[in-house]
Amino acid sequence: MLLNEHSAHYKLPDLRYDFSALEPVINAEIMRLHYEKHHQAYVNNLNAALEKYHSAESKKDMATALSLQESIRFNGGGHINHTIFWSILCPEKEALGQPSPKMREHLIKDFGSVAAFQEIFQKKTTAIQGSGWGWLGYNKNLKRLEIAWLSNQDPLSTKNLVPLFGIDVWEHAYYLQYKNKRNDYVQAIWRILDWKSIEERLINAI
Ligand code: MN3
Repeated sequence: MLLNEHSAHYKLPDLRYDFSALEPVINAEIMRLHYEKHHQAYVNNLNAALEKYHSAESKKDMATALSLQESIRFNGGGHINHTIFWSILCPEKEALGQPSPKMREHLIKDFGSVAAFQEIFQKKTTAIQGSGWGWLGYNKNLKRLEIAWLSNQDPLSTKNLVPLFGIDVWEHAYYLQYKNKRNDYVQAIWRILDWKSIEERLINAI
């Protein structure tokens, strides 16, 4: 993402669907809070941290600039991750329900079968300790798909992978609806993955 110094403001991306459009998998209350409160907070905190960063930088105050890096990483990661998350979900009636043919080909090549991929992804994403994300990414050097599990809001680019899709397993993403049953949430979200946009991401990555 590029930052224009004169308008140093990131913004919430537009949603392609209504808050209720992902029901019954994710209810409208979660969607509204997640987007309007949580994602908005990452955006606000990112903009605030960047403003301080640029001000410190312009005064050659490296110590202050460095002290802001953690906040930039956390909130910038939160903004990147959620922007991807909204874009790889779609209403169930528009979803393919299973990987597109091209995605299927790649999943079989790199994991043996779609079921094998799904099983390991599901199991380890459910098992993330505390807050984090499970990701399917593309490794440009090895020319293959890889799964990765990251804590907090660390973006997948920190692992040198191109993100294809990610599942947010912070409690704010599911607790109001699924309570402690994170596994049910991770399983259900498969039904609203937008495999067409995931495949587009793969084509762009390759
Ligand atoms: Mn979240």
